[in-house]
Amino acid sequence: MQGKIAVEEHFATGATASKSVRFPQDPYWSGIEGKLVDLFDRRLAEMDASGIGCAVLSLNANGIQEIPEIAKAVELAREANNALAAVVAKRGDRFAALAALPMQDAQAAAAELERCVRDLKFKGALVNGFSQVGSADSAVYYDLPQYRPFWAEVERLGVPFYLHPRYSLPSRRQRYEGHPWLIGSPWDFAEETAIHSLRLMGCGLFDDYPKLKIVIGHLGERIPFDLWRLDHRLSKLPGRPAKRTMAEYFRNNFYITTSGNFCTQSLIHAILTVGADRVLFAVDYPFEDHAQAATWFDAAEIAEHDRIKIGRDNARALFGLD
Ligand code: GRE
Ligand code: ZN
Repeated sequence: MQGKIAVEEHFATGATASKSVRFPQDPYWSGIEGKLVDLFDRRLAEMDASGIGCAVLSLNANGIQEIPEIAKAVELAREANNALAAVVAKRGDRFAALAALPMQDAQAAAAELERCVRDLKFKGALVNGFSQVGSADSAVYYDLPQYRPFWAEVERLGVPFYLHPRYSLPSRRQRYEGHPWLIGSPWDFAEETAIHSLRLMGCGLFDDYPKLKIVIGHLGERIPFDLWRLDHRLSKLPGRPAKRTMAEYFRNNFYITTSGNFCTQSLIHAILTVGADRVLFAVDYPFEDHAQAATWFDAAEIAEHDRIKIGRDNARALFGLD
């Protein structure tokens, strides 16, 4: 399929480029930094070769979320967003932007989102999970009461909020003891992002702000597979603030992307769970290959009219792209 839009595509500034690299000596990781900072050469050539017309760009993880000093987080988010705006200004035909946000301060995050949407024409925000606030060993999640005014602003602006994975804190990884290979993208990323999504659903956020649009990647961070059981067990074990079932919030307030999860069975399950209007194509470049993602998606056994929606039209509608 030509003219695909890919919606979880990462870049880095000089300040953040090394942050996503876990094992610099390893061949997989050694190429990542260069690909994160390259925007116009290799990236555009690969997009051309894979039928990707537009990439919706976001700062690499953990990005702003791992900066405990509030003032520094605010400043770096602003710098990263300005750098991204300059990229989109050069190639608005190929790129759109999602804002990095200093969630360490809910008010500052709302103000930066408003600036990015109003002045820089960004299409939404991408946030890398919880924020470390004040000290490195802290994890602040956005279901907490101090974020309600932030969510009110997101709803008012009408833009999507992409909840992206991040590395969990070393002090909170007892369950991986002796098995460090599970940390990060192989398993822990989805676990972390799923829990955060469930916290947002369970706290009643979407009762108060029913128009919020949350995007999650990796074909739903494992939530679709367990959604029935989640509501099944919750129906027997009451005690959460939210008014509706988790499935209702998931179908009304969430969108799912294919980033880094090129499995047709899981794609079909995602479509069956939230509907073909709420699934979007994404690669997760440079952690994944454009060609592998596109070759899989173009041939996946789904209806052609769903391929057009998932590959292009849903992203156009959700992010307001031309
Ligand atoms: C990401 O999307 O941010 C990411 C990483 C590290 C490995 C895989 C991955 O930061 O998708
Ligand atoms: Zn990603």
